[in-house]
Amino acid sequence: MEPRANFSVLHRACALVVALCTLHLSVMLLFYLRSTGDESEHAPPSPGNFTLRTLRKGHSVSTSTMTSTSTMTSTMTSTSTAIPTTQALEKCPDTSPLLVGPRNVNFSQTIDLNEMRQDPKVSVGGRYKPRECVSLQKVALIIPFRHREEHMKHWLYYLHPFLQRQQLDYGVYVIEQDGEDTFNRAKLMNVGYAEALKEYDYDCFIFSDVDIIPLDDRNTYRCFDQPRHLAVSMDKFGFRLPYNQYFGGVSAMSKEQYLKVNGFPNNYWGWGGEDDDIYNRVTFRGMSVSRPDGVVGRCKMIQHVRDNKNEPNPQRFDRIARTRQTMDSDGINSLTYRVVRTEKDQLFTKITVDIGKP
Ligand code: UD2
Ligand code: MN
Repeated sequence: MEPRANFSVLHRACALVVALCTLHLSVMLLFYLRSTGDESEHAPPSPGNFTLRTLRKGHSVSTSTMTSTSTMTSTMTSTSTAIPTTQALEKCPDTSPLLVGPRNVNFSQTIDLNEMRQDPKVSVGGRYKPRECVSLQKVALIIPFRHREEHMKHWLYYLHPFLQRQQLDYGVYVIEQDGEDTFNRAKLMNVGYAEALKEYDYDCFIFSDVDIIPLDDRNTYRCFDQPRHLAVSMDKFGFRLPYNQYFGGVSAMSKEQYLKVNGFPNNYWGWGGEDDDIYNRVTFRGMSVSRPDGVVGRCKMIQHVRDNKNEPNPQRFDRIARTRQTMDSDGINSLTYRVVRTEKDQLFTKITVDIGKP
């Protein structure tokens, strides 16, 4: 009796294992067939894509981990939604194959942005990510702004395609100073950094004047090992650096680099000096400035007169001389402001802020 009973238990256990395996295989086959079907469509963002996108927001993990995490999560939490179709996406290459090199720009042209607003690749708020690959960096573009609507149009018209050719996962943030008190470019940069991070897990920040247009898309608007100066060869300065420490116009800092220097100063009211202050911060923290070469770094500034309430700041020389003493207490760690309103255009997010006055 004993061996026979054992045999029967064994037999049943085996049958159960076989049944479970069959069930497992059928489920796998079902999911495989559904995901192949989705992939062949090359469809625009589907609910599956959205799942992946949402998950990416919260996970700053490597691409491969991210892909498998999202697949697992969607399989486990929802049996009715499609499997993410972008799971096979690879990282974008270091150099985008879409670059075209030097291009001219023409500021006398009348710009109509409505055609661009219909581009389904740009999502509301001026957000974009390539469909063909996973971007190497998530880049927030921060533009300090007040009463420069015409310049903004040119910037959007030229920069959206430029950034897309660079295969960046990016968002455009126009930070508008509310009211008519003295302008403060650097403080608006700090606000842009803080507000952009509330929306998405950006790892790189490009701080750009509204009136500067790069002429060569090989000048990648991304972050590097060292803080990067991007507007190195401007028409306004005869296509060369005006001085070696010049860090104005357009610059790029990773989140880490930015935090290391405590961001921008908040107390430069009016024109000038704030770019030299941030340059000082970078060197005092043992970093250096990286730059593209003078050909790739060519850019144009739209000609303009000095704005009202942005007169040269008479305190700028004293302040620049004291960066070392002030930088730890004046910066992103001491930033205060109040958001007055947020506008989501198709091509940008405009955040109007009350930043106080001198
Ligand atoms: C130079 C620098 C700039 C900054 C500034 C001194 C270049 C190309 N740029 O610019 O980076 O260091 O000197 O503060 O050298 N803005 C408005 N509305 C205003 C005033 C300023 O939107 O009423 C914004 C806008 O993005 C503009 C930026 O602030 O591009 C800089 O002001 P600017 O263009 O008047 O100064 P500019 O060209 O001398
Ligand atoms: Mn300017």
